[in-house]
Amino acid sequence: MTKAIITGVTGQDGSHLADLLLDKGYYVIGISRRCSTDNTQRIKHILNHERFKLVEGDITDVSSVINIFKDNEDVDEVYNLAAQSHVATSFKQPALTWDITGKGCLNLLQSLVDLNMKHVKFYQASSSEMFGSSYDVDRSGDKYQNENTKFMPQSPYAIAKCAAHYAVSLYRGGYGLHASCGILFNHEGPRRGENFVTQKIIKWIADFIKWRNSYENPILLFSDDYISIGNDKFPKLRLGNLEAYRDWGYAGDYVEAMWLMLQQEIPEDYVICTGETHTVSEFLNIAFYSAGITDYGNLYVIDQQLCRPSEVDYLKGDCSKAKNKLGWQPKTNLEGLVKLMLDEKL
Ligand code: NDP
Ligand code: GDR
Repeated sequence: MTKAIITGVTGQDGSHLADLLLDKGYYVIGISRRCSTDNTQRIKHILNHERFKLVEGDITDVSSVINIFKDNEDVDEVYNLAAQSHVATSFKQPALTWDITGKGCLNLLQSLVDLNMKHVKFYQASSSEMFGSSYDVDRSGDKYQNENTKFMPQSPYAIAKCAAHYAVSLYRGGYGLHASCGILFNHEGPRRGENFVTQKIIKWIADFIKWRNSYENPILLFSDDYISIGNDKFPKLRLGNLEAYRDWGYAGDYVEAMWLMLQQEIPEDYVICTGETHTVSEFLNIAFYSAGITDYGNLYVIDQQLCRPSEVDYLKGDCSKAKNKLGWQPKTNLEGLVKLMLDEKL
């Protein structure tokens, strides 16, 4: 039976990947760090699965990594999905982000080498955020990023991801590890954390609709920060920069690409994306319209505090390599993604 270790199993992608590997007949070990509150919401449905085991560990603590590897020397694949993954938070906690998102990956790679577990296939969750302000231009003048686009990171998170990305490249070349990086563009879904912009918008719309529908004939009044029905107040949706472009896909599609990368004979890095890009403002529009709200100008406010010290303005991927070599392609478009997320919340 193929055995895999997933770091970050309690996160959005980790939970989807665990589902996928269990479906494929794997034995899956998920690493989860100690938390004062329950962090297993996304994996509740597999906690009692006979081929799933949750073990406590933290990738910043190298002895915890070594002990988990020693206990599982027969592991075939390691997927490193653990990270402090919120870009805005990385400006407030840069050192922590570095320790988890950057050095954590190094801890895993070096442990595999030190324990002579170089047969293990390794996946690293790299990010389109590493491109930062960089792009290439195609013949028709369209901007895009692919595996050959240079990195120009614009956040502590992106710098840490670049360090991890280069570490994978070093351990692949220097020690012969079967290690691959998936350079994934933004991907979302019903399991997305509530402080990422897509889920924040979807959740607000669902909560607002429930609130409004709790009145028989609601008459809405608006002030700067609130929407009111009689004396009842509902806070407006607060957002930062709406002008940035993102290439949004569905997380459920993207974990398949992670798995495919580790099934290749030769380890390589791959861009995973949809190839379509939209502004946050366009996402907002699609989300409100999909929920049946066409007049939403009074429902949200721009809060400068939510704007970042440095922004990534434009992301649009080109995943031709993944299409050609992995036979992978996205199955869900933006409207489908919004529908998936709204259906879950409404
Ligand atoms: P999440 O933020 O949902 O999940 C991150 C996971 O990492 C959580 O399980 C978290 O645990 C865990 N974690 C954090 N710190 C540690 C630590 N010190 N030791 C062990 N585990 C830790 O991220 P996603 O699922 O969205 O993303 C998965 C990976 O892919 C991340 O590395 C992210 O940076 C990267 N990525 C994500 C993209 C996206 O659009 N989603 C795009 C490109 C890359 P806990 O539950 O306890 O917080
Ligand atoms: P991102 O995702 O930074 O691209 O990183 P996020 O959803 O946080 O931001 C996307 C864009 O929306 C703008 N924005 C807001 N963002 C948040 N979170 N909250 C707001 O209120 C808000 N208002 C506007 C942001 O400025 C940005 O332009 C995600 C993460 O999953 C990373 O881990 C991953 O590596 C990258 O995607 C690819």
